[in-house]
Amino acid sequence: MKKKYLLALPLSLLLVVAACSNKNTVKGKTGNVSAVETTVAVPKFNADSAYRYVEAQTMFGPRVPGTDGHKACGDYLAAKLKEFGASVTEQTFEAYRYDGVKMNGRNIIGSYDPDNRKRILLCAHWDTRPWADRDADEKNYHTPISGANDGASGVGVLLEIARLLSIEKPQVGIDIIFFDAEDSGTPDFDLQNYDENSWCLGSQYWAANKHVDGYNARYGILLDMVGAAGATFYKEGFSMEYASAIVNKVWKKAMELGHSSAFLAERGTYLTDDHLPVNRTANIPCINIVHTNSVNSGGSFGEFWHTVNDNMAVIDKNMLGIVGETVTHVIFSEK
Ligand code: AHN
Ligand code: ZN
Repeated sequence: MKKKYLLALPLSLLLVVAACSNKNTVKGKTGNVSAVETTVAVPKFNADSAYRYVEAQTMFGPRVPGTDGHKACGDYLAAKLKEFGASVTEQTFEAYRYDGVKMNGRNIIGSYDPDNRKRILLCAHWDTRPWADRDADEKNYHTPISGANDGASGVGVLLEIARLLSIEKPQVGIDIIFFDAEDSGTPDFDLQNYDENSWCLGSQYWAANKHVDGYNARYGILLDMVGAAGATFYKEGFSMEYASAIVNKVWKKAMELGHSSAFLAERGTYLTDDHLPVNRTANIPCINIVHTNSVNSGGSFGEFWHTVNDNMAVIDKNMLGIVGETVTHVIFSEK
């Protein structure tokens, strides 16, 4: 009998020690220890790294569909997602520009934990505008833009998040989608031929032809023009119409992280952007984190928007860090 007690005591001690050292056990809502839920450390978003990914894209030159720079940058993006451990799917599609020019588009999708049914979608457009049609100098209207902010900034932030996902796994699966052919919408110099559907061709295609049959996600976050110094993000109209709970969740997280000077608690204008097909056609609530001016001052974009000045000089790595850290914390908070 004595022998049994001697054995039982260390065993029970061992169990107590094991239970105490299990940092992953958290209390459920009722205060009882519920099913074991794991808490995951939030990895540190590296703004220098994001900045390099933005710069790397601009080094290919303008990423206008059909050009060599576009092809080379697409190959680079797919290779980076693979390097960072994503399962990469590419969608090629044909679409017609407002003026009837045929475009060959390419959506690039990196999936993490593809069998997880709890999913979050992160997206940005990777193509750049063929025209600087908002430039102060008319001679530049037909010059393709560098698109450091309009295109590369959102993709750069998402590539850095992809790098983090290769190191740390959140409790949800993540799909990163780089949409093509967002920015060939009717130029200002040809407004008599304006076609609202000429924007967002890649997201229109994806929403109607998702890369996985029956694909769904809890919600999506679109990043558009997130790299300029002093950027301001308002609660965009369609985001509030279709996904106000997600807007408020993201803005709350930004506030907690001390980023309330960029993420403003104020409504913004309604914007035609890649989140619209995701909301309307794919029926996935999707918000747009997009740099605009306030509604009162017209609600337009930064002064470099669709000009030859949208280059690396407007990119502030601190702003990439503000957005990247916020989105990283949001996805690593999901259970
Ligand atoms: C319109 O100007 C209609 N939509 C803006 C979408 C966009 C263009 N985002 C970046 N470039
Ligand atoms: Zn644009």
